[in-house]
Amino acid sequence: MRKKIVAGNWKMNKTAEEALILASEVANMVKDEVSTDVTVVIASPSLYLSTLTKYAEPVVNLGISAQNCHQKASGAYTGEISAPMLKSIGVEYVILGHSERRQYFGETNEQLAEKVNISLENGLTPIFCCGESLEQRNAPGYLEFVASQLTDSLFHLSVEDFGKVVIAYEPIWAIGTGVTASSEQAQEMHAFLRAHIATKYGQEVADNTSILYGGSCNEKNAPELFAREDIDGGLIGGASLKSREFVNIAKSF
Ligand code: 3PY
Repeated sequence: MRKKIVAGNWKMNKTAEEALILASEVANMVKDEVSTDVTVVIASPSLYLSTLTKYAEPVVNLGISAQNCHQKASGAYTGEISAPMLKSIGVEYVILGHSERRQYFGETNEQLAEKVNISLENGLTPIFCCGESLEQRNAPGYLEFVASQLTDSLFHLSVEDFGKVVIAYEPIWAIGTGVTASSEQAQEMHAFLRAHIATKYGQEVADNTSILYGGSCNEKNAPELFAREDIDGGLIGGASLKSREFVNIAKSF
């Protein structure tokens, strides 16, 4: 049985005080209201991760994620944060390859393959993002384009390592736009990606891979999206900045 996961990507939002309030509200609500079948993850700005791991520790189904890490373990990379550093403060997950990182920071599939490797070597669970632009969606081959992001950044992994990765499908045209993929569109892509994984790693591994949907997912559309066979949860943007709405999304299965 694959894991159901709802991860909140706070992006570059919240002051320290606001972050602590939001995280403590989420931690309390997850403990009281969310089934332990569902794993909830908070991906905060890296400044707050060390404090937030303490909030998450007592809640069995709450984990903390970084939004990125560098592909090297250490060295002269001013301003960067490494996977061993994240591990050393109790972080469990790391979002890799979000379309904003690909677009604004020029992250490539090859660089992401290295980030995936260093994350796994340090015991972090990568939440690997993939997705197509509107232009790509409107041209033939959009399913294959997204599948190729998996091939290029993940398919060098051993079966054992691949089994530790969480995938997040985030159509770029649905990120921060208020436009959500319909549940049919999301299901089509998730099923395609699962079949693509099966061609490389076999059906059992594919069936055990959690594939999350991201892109303007909120408490209204989450129930329909999460009801789809191949959608195992969500990577939530704006709606993760409000504790009540975020936890309602985690209760949408
Ligand atoms: C969004 O929903 O906008 C996201 O980018 C989630 O990562």
